Amino acid sequence: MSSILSKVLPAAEDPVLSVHTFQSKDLHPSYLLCCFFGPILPFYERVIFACRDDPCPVKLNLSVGAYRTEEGKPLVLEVVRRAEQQLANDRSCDKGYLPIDGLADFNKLGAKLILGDDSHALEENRVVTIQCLSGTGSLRVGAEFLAKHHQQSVIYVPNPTWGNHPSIFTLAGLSVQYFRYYDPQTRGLDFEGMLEDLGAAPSGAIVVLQACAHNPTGIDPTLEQWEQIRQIVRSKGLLPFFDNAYQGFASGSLDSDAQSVRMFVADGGECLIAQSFAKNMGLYGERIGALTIVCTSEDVARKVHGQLLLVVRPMYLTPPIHGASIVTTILKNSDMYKDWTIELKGMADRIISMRQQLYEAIQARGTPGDWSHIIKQIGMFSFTGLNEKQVRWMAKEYHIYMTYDGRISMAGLSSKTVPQLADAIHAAITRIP
Ligand code: KET
Repeated sequence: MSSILSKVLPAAEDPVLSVHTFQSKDLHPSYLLCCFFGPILPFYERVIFACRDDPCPVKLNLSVGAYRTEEGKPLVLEVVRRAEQQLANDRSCDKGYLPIDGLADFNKLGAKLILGDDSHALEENRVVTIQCLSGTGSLRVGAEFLAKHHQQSVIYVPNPTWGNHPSIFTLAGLSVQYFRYYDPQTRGLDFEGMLEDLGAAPSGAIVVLQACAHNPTGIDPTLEQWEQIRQIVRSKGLLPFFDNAYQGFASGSLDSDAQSVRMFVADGGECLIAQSFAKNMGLYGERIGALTIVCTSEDVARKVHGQLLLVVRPMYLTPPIHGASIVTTILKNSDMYKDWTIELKGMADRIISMRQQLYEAIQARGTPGDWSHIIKQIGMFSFTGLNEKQVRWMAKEYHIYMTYDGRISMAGLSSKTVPQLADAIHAAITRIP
């Protein structure tokens, strides 16, 4: 039988969610855009090996940004189980459609969580929040809105950044540019480069800033640096778009991790925030998040809200109810909220302790080089500085998998697997140039 669809080209599988073999690419960011519509969709910094197909019983997958327990298992938070129980017992909860902008209480409480209880912007009714499909969906809805309603289509992302950012923004019709962020020499922030690039951006350009726990580098600006970033963004008339996927994961405190965003909101200017509950509530598969747009007046906020509904309706009509109900139950109830913060801190602390253990294990082996970046970096990931050759070799010889750029998920490590990783790093550094 003839096939209408036979001309469809084979796509590379997503390098994170379903792992196959990938082409290795150099770190040139524009590569992704150049071959965007080709048969292979590379994530230039996210390429990983065929972990899934490796039969080795002690293989170690450190490529995905998802929390694992000391036993290497996914974690459902106790407070989430309690909230679900409560919802299941409540006969008044139904499964009807939510409004286009989602669950009203979820939106209110989600906005408060990131902006703070005492936010002037909230008091002045100039904040629009709509429930979206986790962080990714929030970024996409924000990008679609901007492509349609913002006069400037240029959007700046850090180099490097989360591999999905360029695709999300490009497909929404925005034009992606990069600003300097990581300095491989110092394995730290290229702050001068960042300010220079933002200073040279055209007026009105959108700037994507990761609120905390930068993916993939694990390097965040200090509060003083954030203040300088804020000043340049405002003085150049740039529009900040925060990706807030890891609130609570960097420091263990929801408020501390929100400081960068709150600094921008406090000056009365506009910004967008894509918020995710995938990581901090462990609700990865529930796809629960929100897009918040802070406006300069209630009148502008009303118009923005109306236009956002028009973006969402033809995309997925309305968002799903279950995750929003879980989050709302927890945020509404002070006991549950407190228990959540304790569990969240537990996850953040375990990651911090993995950093310390890995650092000490590498030191103990006398591995050449300075490895202090392992403990200086923050959040779920560590940008090890291992090169692609070393990463490939470690997968082959030690069955340890990470992205080609040398990023490892610290949340995937345990006290048991730290020595395995430290041995592999030591061997790779001493044998593979
Ligand atoms: N922003 C950043 C910076 C990010 O790392 C992720 C996920 C998201 C947004 C989206 O998460 P969501 O589940 O849509 O709320 N990052 C991990 C997942 C992935 O890429 O598959 C990761 O980097 O491994």
